[in-house]
Amino acid sequence: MTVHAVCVLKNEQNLNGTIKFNQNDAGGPVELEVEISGLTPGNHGFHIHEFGDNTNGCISAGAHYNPHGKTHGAPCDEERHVGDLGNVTADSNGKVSIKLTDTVISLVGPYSIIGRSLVIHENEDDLGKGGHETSKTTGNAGGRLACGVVGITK
Ligand SMILES: [Cu+2]
Ligand SMILES: [Zn+2]
Repeated sequence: MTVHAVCVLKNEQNLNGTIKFNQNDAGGPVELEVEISGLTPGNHGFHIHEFGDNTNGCISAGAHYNPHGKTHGAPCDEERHVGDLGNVTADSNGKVSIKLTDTVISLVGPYSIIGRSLVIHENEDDLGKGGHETSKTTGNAGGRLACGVVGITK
């Protein structure tokens, strides 16, 4: 059986997005289908944050989901937050349309991301390597453009 989840992104500018997640219910890699419009061209940090809480907008989503107490990194790094999905790159029209696979996030088990938030940022995630004060916690990705809760779907 495949487990399906979805996250809808929307903000008061004209950002709109849908991120679909698929994973076998026994675990294994998660496939993401990412469709976003209304971005500025270039790289934007893309993470799972700890809370599915929108009480005070995207701020209430908390920090990067990091149940194992690691340092911020790139998706391919051993040392990364579970929530570190790196960047998505918007084209010259401000659109992202890509498929990604991640082997660390999960829709099942004790560290499931279901009920947590996906956040897209104003700036590029430096993947922990930028030498900035916040590189090792947030990738210095700047403000939160939009966020949405990862929810179960069919
Ligand atoms: Cu983030
Ligand atoms: Zn992180």
